[in-house]
Amino acid sequence: MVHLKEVVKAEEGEIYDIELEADLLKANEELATKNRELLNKHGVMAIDVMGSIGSGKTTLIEKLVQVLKKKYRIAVFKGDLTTTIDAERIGRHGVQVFNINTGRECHLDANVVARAVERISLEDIDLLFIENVGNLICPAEFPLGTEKRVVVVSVT
Ligand SMILES: Nc1nc2c(ncn2[C@@H]2O[C@H](COP(=O)(O)OP(=O)(O)O)[C@@H](O)[C@H]2O)c(=O)[nH]1
Ligand SMILES: [Mg+2]
Repeated sequence: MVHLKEVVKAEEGEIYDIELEADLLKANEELATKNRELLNKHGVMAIDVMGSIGSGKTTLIEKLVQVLKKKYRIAVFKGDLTTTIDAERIGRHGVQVFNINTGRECHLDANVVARAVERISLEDIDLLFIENVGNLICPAEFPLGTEKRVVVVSVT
């Protein structure tokens, strides 16, 4: 038996932060363009790896790092709310890893990525993997300035 009584749907204008969101997304896109230009200038191929918690993002990066580190100089950014567990997993494969703790934010944004990019020597990197915060929805709205965006999906 179905007990769903009613679906309450937000009407246009009922969500108060629409204008703020538009400004925020625009500001992020401008910063993402700057990141992309900087990475392109140094010949760094950056890949934003997105997907739900547990979908296999870290595992995929670990496997790719194992195969590709012989040929390319790799750095990894790992976006995480509070921990460094994934960063440590990836770091065991002998590539440089920068953990980005987002605190309460459910996604990385172009600004925090720009701050991490400042910490790497771009001349010494060919490939940059960015593991986004485990979340299938929020990261989609915040391009980081990467060349590619990959979504990892786990299905039954
Ligand atoms: N069977 C199977 N397990 C996987 C695969 N990829 C990842 N896992 C497992 O799924 C769990 C979550 O993977 P993880 O890479 O940490 O996911 P993340 O949260 O997206 O980074 C771990 O126990 C992995 O060993 C896969 O392709 N096949
Ligand atoms: Mg992970």
